[in-house]
Amino acid sequence: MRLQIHPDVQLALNGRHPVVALESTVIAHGLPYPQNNEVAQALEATVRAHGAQPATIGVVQGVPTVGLDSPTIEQFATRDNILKLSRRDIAVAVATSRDGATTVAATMALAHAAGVEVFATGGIGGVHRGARESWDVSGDLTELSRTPVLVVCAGAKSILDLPATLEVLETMGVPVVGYGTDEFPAFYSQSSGLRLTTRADTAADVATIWRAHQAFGGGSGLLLAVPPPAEAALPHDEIEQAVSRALAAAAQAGIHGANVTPFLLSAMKEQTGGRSLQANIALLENNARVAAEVASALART
Ligand code: PSU
Ligand code: MN
Repeated sequence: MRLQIHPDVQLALNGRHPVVALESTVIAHGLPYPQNNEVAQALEATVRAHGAQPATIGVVQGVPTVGLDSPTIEQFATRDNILKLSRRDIAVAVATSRDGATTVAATMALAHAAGVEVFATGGIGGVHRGARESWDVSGDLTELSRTPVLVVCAGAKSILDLPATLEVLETMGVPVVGYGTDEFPAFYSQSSGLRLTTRADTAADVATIWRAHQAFGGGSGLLLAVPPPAEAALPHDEIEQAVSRALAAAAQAGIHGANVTPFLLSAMKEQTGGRSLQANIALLENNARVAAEVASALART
């Protein structure tokens, strides 16, 4: 079995230089074309500008790949036959030589296999609203419980049940650290009203917590929750209305399984016009910068 690591990524890992993993489901299934391609390339540039080596992760013709090149990223952004891969789906993509974009769960798995410990994304998957009936809980949470990768995100979108998502993270032994905040951010909004128990104000503080977690955390990941930039954040009321309509549309269309999250994301975009997209792009950039700073701080330890 082969894990393809881009030479630049391997060089950085060998030299203990900072590396930041990036996911590909947000490119193939989370953002519309052409913004998805522009954003994916821009995130790599942001990571580089802040002193770290980017590694966008996916499965290319059955080969798990850490460090997709620009033409491959563009293909993932444009083609409509790219699979969405959570951890359980990697094996089938490998066995059938398919192209697949990796979710937070699968990106963590491959990042860890390559030796990359910091990963920037937009929002993680979590417990869906109505999970009491549907049992729809993202594999991202399970992966966070078992794979030691530091995931930088803006919390989770309020299409999810955020209090339940935090409860599951607590049960699974995953620390949630607010970056310059005492609250769990709600992706589009800076605040969710949900308080966190841990806060860090600098990348160096995050690095210290992460090293201690690696020693005593039992092998789980850690979530660094970064509020979206103030100028791009959207008002809570507007988001809640959009979420209600998106959930109603999903119920009416009878959407299940892996299609639920992409469907809700695209419904949210329609409901808010371009504004949710602008917020999404701004927070992805911001998280890539923070992740590069944390990876740089770790490289100094
Ligand atoms: N949340 C977002 N944008 C995204 C996703 C989540 O705001 O693009 C993607 C991520 O790749 C995440 C996945 O890991 O959706 C979760 O899918 P599911 O709920 O099917 O586990
Ligand atoms: Mn699901």
